[in-house]
Amino acid sequence: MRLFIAILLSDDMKDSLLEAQNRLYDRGVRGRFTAEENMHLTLAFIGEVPSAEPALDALAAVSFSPFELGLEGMGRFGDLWWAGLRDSAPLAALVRRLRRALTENGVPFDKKRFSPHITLLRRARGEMPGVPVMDASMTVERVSLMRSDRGKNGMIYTEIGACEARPAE
Ligand code: 2AM
Repeated sequence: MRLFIAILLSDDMKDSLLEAQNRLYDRGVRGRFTAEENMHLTLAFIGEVPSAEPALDALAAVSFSPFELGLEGMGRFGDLWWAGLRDSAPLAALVRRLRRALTENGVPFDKKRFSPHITLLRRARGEMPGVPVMDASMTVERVSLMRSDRGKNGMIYTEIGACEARPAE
């Protein structure tokens, strides 16, 4: 099975991202826009593994307090266009802890430097217009282990485990 660890987004956050996608579309941008139900922030990409157990164990070993996540700007990796996130020390710390726990549990993952982004569309065609305003934030209280399956009409992401934030002190 193909796994990754992600933060699922609040409805507010997804509304704001949908609006940005609509604005891009209105300005003539075409491509494969991420469906609302698939919008997420990946923290670690695990890829194909025979069992979810070690990843679930790793997730259970991570603790964090709730923290704020806010949208900021847009960018691209080639023809993949994304929404960016405000710099966040708690987010960076959470990713470091997660990666350590994955390593300690023998779970392989993509070791590329973490560059937080929410994919808005792939195979983008057209010029990137001036950054559409995206203003939304949410409190992160849960981190999810996701399974990714290829569906008839694109990828299907299913949460198969989660780790809840412990209450702030
Ligand atoms: P992306 O949106 O930038 O492609 C599920 O595939 C999630 O894992 C996506 O959010 C994807 O990011 C992310 N991901 C990170 N590294 C990946 C990799 N090496 N291969 C595929 N997906 C990866």
